[in-house]
This record gives sequence, C-alpha cells and structure tokens, in this order.
Amino acid sequence: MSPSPKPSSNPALAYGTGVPPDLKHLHLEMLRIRVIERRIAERYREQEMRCPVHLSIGQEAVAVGVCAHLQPADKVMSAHRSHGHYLAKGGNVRAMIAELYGRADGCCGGRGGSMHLMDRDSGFWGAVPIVGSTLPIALGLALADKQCGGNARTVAFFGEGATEEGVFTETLNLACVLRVPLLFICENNGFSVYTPLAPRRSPDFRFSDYVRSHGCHYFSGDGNDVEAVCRVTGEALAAMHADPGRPCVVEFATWRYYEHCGPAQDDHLNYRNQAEIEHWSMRDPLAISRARLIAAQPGLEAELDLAEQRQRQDIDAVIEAVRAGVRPSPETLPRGVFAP
Ligand SMILES: Cc1ncc(C[n+]2csc(CCOP(=O)(O)OP(=O)(O)O)c2C)c(N)n1
Repeated sequence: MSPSPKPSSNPALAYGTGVPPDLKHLHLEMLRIRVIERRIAERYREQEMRCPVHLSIGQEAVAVGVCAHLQPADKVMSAHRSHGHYLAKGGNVRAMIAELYGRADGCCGGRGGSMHLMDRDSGFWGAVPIVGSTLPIALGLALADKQCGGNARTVAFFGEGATEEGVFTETLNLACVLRVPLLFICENNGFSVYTPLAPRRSPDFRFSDYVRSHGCHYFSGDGNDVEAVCRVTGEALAAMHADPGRPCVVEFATWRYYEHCGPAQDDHLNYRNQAEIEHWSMRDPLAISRARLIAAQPGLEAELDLAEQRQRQDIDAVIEAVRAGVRPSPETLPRGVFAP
C-alpha cells in the first residue's frame, strides 16, 4: 500500500451521485479498511503506537457507502472513531499509520495520534475526539462554501452519543436557520462507551421527529448493508439537491465489534446482551457484501481472497516503512500551538 497519490485514488470515489455503486469496489474498499484496522489491533500490543485507538471494525459500510458519493473536493469531518472515514475519503494511508506511530511524517506531524487525523488534499478536513466538537466546524466549512458560491458537499460523521451534546442541537438549528446544506451522518451503534440508549433517552423520544422539527430532512437506513447505505445517501443528496439549503440528517443503525477504545473485543464485560451480539454478528457488513458477490459470481471467491492477502502485505509494508521513520524533534513542540 504505497502512499495514495493526491488527489485520492480511492476507487469507490469514481462512483459519484447518480451512478449505481459497483458492489465489488465497495466491498474491496470495506475490506481494505477492515484489514488495516485489524492489523492496527494486532500491532497495538507491541506498544509502539502510543495513542488510544477507537476501531470502526463492523462500521465500514457507513464510511464506504457515504464516501462513494463524494469527490476529492467534497469535505468530510469526523470524530474519535475516524480511521474508516479518513480512508474511505481517500486519506493517505502512510500518513495515517505514521500519525498512529507518532512519526514526523504523520498527517498531523506525529503529534495527534489516531484521534487527530487530517488530509485536506483528499478532502478529509479533520477529526477531533471532543464529542460533537467537529459539528460546528463542518457547518462553518459548508457555510463558507455556500457564501463563496462553491458546490462542494460537506459531510459530518458522528456517533449517536454526539446528538446528546448541546452543540448538536445548536449546529442543527443554525444549519436550518442559515439554510446551509450540511449532510449529517449519524452512526448509531447503540452505545456511548458502555451505556446503551435506553437509560439515555426517554422511551417517547423520536430522533426523526426531533430532527424534522428543526426544519431538516431526515433519512435512516441499515448501516451494515453497504448498498443500502449508498442508496439512502443518494436519496438524501437528491432531497438536498431538490431543496437547496435544507440540511439533512441520515441515521444509520450499525454496531462496533471491538471495545469502545482499544484493540480487543470486550463482549465478556456483559454490557451488551447476548441476543444483540448474536444479531449483529450475523450482520457483518463484509460478510453480507461478500455473500452477495459470490452468489452472483461464484468465481469471485478466489479473487476476493487474493485481494485480502495483498491488502495484508500492503499494510505490513507500510507499517515497516513507518517504523523506520523519525519522531518529531522536541524543538518543534510549540509548532502549531502559537500563530507565527
Ligand atoms: C465532550 C466530551 N464528553 C465526553 C467524552 C468522552 N467520550 C469519548 S467517546 C464517547 C462516546 C461517544 O459515543 P458516540 O458519539 O455514539 O460515538 P461511538 O464511540 O459510539 O463511535 C465519550 C462519552 C468526550 N470525548 N468528549
């Protein structure tokens, strides 16, 4: 996996709005993200990556299905669980891994780690782990584009936990009042760290009603089916196109397979019930797309296996190249803290 050329060479990005997504490309892109995150999980135990990691294993379909509609000039912001969004938007792999390893050639100079990714050349405008904090920044990006007469799309990815921060309501409201066409993508994986939705929301709460009552479009879909994500995102973009200036929230139901933060699975902690775990384990986004592809074309099985093998070799080569790199020198520590 050599550093991706800029602008992005992400194959999924060739599938702009209106073009039916190619399931094989979408699957391979999800697989690439899965392989990279699995390798991060495996290598994390060596304790050379010194930053916390929030893996999105299980949530790849949302990142890939949404970004399949975007071009490099479109802008994306994310939060603490951002590897999938960064990669699906065409972010440079080598710069991301270098960031996790704290190397000077990391996408944030090795100072930020996993939770502070950025690759503006590919339209990934940043990730920040303060929950909800990137929502108003995304609104600012979309507002600037509107004021300058641009036609880039701006997308904010966030978890459902961020909707419980006041800043979500403020951003949603301002987007509606100022008529800023921001696309909010809410990945509802059902948990904020260890807390499920039930104790966090009244049984009467309807997120769709809440969003619509502000004057915003609302759509929802199966976040573990990449074709469904693509379809619903396309519908959301079409609704925004038909009614310029009205923002849109799309909520995708999904599930993370690993712990909230860290390289392991934590289902033994029993904060998620067995029935839910079994339900979602039968709905792995990669298993779904692979089964569909092979049912349509049985000969693809060997090709997909080979692709996975190559992706593993690629990420291993990137990791070894990154490990040979240098750390930022202490003299550069204040860089980026104070304006010159
Ligand atoms: C303002 C703020 N409050 C609390 C935290 C601690 N925290 C980090 S991630 C997280 C849960 C966020 O859940 P969600 O937004 O649904 O994203 P997920 O982790 O499920 O992807 C919390 C509470 C934080 N980083 N920022």
